[in-house]
Amino acid sequence: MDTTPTDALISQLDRLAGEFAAAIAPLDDEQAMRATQAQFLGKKGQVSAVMKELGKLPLADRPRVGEAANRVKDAIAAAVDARLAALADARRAADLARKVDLTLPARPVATGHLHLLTQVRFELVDIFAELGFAVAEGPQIETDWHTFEALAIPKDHPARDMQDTFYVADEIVLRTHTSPVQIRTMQAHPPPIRIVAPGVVYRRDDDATHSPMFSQIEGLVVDRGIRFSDLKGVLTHFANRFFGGSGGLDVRFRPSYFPFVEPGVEVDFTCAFCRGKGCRLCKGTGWIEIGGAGMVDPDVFAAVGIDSEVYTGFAFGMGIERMAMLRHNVSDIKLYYEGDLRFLRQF
Ligand code: FA5
Repeated sequence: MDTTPTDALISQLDRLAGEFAAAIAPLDDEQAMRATQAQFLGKKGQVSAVMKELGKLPLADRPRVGEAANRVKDAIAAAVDARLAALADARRAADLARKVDLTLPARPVATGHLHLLTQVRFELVDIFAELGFAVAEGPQIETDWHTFEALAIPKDHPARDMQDTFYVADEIVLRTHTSPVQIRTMQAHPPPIRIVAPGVVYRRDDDATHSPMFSQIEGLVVDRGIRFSDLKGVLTHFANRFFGGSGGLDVRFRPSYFPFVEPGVEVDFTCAFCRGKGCRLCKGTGWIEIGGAGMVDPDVFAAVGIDSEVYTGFAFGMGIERMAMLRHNVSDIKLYYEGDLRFLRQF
C-alpha cells in the first residue's frame, strides 16, 4: 500500500522523537540538553521544518498531523525531564557512595589575636579596676590649654622643652602625654575621683626605646586625705601584680620635676629580670624607670576649680610600650608597629 504524504509526515514526526532521545542520551549537563531541545523544537528546529509541509496537505488530514506534532513535543519534554532526573539520581548515588572519614581532624581556621600592646593595656586596666579605678578618655588632638596651660606649664615655661610637641594649629597640639585627661576628668566630675586613662600620645622622639607615637596610662586619685603613701601603696601593688608573679618587687621614688605635681618623682620598679641584683636590662642598677608621678599641684586644682584646702590627690603616668618591653623582653619599640606577623604571633 502506498503511503500518503500525510502518513509520511506523521511518521517523520514520530521518528524525530526517537532521534531526540538518542541525541540527548550521551549528554550529561542540562545546558547541552536544552540546546539540543532548541534544535528540535525552536523556530528553525527540525519539528518546525516538518510542520512547514502542513500547508501542502489536504485540510482533512491536518488535525492528525497536529496531534502528531504535539505528541513529539510532549515526548521531547518528557525525554529531557527523564534524563535530568536520571542524572540527578546518579549524582546523589555518587555522593552517598563517597566515603567520608568523620574521624579526621577539622582543618584549622586561621584566627588572629589582640596586638601585644592591646593585651598589655587591657591587663593594666584590669589591675587598676581591681583597686576601684574607672577608665577615662580624652582626645588625641588636644588644646594647648589642656595639654600644658592647665597643668601649670605656661607658654614660656622651660618644661615645654622637655616634650617636643607636634603642633596642629596655634593652640592645638597632638597631646604629648595623657595628663590632659586629668584636667578633663576634674572639669567633668567633682571629687572623689579615681581613674586611669590609657591612650596614645605623640612626641618628636625616635630611637630604640622612643617612638614618635606611643601610649601611656595616666592615673589620678582626688579625695579628702589622699597622701603620698597612698600613691606608693597603689604603685607597689601594681608593680607586683604586673611584673611580680610571686611578688616581692619594690617601688622607688626619685625626686624629679613635673610642673603639675608637687612633690614630683620618677618611679622606678625593682628590675623584674634580676629581681634587683643588677643585669643588662637595668644597666646593673637593679631598678627600671617606668614613669612619673606626684601629688597634684594646688595650681592644677585651681585651674579646674577644686578647693585644694579640702582635697588632695596623686597622679602618675607610665609608658605602656616600656612596660610591655620589660615584661616580654622586646628589644626595639618599632617592633610593635611594623606589623611583622613573625613578631606579633609570639604573644
Ligand atoms: C610624663 O609624660 C608625665 N605626664 C607623667 C606624669 C603623670 C608625671 C602624672 C606626674 C604625674 P614622661 O615624659 O617622663 O612623663 O613620660 C612618662 C613615660 O612615658 C616615660 O617614663 C616612658 O616610659 C614613656 N615615654 C616617654 N617618651 C616616650 C617615647 N618617645 N616612646 C615611648 N615611651 C615614652
